[in-house]
Amino acid sequence: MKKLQTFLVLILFAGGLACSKSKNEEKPVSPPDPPVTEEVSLQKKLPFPFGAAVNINLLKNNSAYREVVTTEFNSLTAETAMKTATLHPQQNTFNWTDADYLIEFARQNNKRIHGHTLIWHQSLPSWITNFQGDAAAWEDLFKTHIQTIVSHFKGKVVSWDVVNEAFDDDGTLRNSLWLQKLGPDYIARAFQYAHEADPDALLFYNDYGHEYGPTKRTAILNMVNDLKSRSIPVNGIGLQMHTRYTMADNNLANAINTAAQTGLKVHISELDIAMNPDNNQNLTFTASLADQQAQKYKFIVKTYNAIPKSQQFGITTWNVSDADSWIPGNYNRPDWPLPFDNAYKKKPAYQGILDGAK
Ligand code: 9MR
Repeated sequence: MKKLQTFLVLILFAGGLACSKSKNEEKPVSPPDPPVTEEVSLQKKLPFPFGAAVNINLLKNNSAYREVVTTEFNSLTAETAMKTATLHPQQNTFNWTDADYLIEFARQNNKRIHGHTLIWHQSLPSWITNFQGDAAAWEDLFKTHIQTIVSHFKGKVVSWDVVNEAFDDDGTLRNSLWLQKLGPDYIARAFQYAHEADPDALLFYNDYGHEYGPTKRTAILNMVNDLKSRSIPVNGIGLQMHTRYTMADNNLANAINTAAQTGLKVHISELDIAMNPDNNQNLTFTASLADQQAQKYKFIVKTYNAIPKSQQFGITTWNVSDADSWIPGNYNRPDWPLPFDNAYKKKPAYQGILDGAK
């Protein structure tokens, strides 16, 4: 009992102390915590993977570039580092340096890597364009090329553009070296060889111009449906979508929706929106143009977001900022096709992309 009394007295005394402390000592009022601002990034805000093609030199040497790539995107494609001329410069030589750098960057930063590209009519080293051999030798070259690369990246590259740009705009097969040496069914065999080397990799047919109109895209979709019906392992269609701000929404929607009708995954794989398609050397990028570009990005994202979830492989822009885009150099004109400006600042197009997913 005595113990309890002592205990109660102590409690009262302590309470009195606490009380007098709060009355007598004017505690400085600390400023309220700043509101927790939610970090906005494309990879966080979009309901499907959002990627960029990357230039390995910029990734290594330009800190602003690396920062935007790290923060904004969760899927990466090598703009050139996984092309044939880079990876396979001589018949018995493979050069993995830059591609492996990207793989390691992706591993450290938790990015998905999409492989681009195994079979294309461009970016061929001279040992291939000059190769002399019979049909069996060409087949061996073709198979070895595909399988060495896919095996090297097995478990690291989740998906491949197995064949790129095999069609002309009139819907006929492009008269490429591959068609000439291997015959029209080389496309199917490329998919089979890639699948043998990595049965888990998702395999895409990639091309541009689905939004031009029905001619080319129908030929592509027929080819892909034919592969499916023959149980050739094709998992997806890549729509490059190097487009322009004047492209009709209807054409863009038809490109996306007809690809989705195949039931395969759809990757908008090389998105950029040119603002100077008429090659005007004196054009400036006005607020009005920036807004029209934002609307076009928004429309593409919104339309893509409406296809079935399971088919949304993602959207990839073709590089990061206007300073890095292939378009000004390729067409020798000023242009501003990407969602980040020359200083890696977000353009209205960035908000357009976010708005498209709302
Ligand atoms: O943007 C790429 C450019 O830097 C390269 O010099 C060029 C040749 O390798 O390829 C460009 O990327 C193309 C892509 O691989 C396939 N679709 C069209 C792209 C733009 O030309």
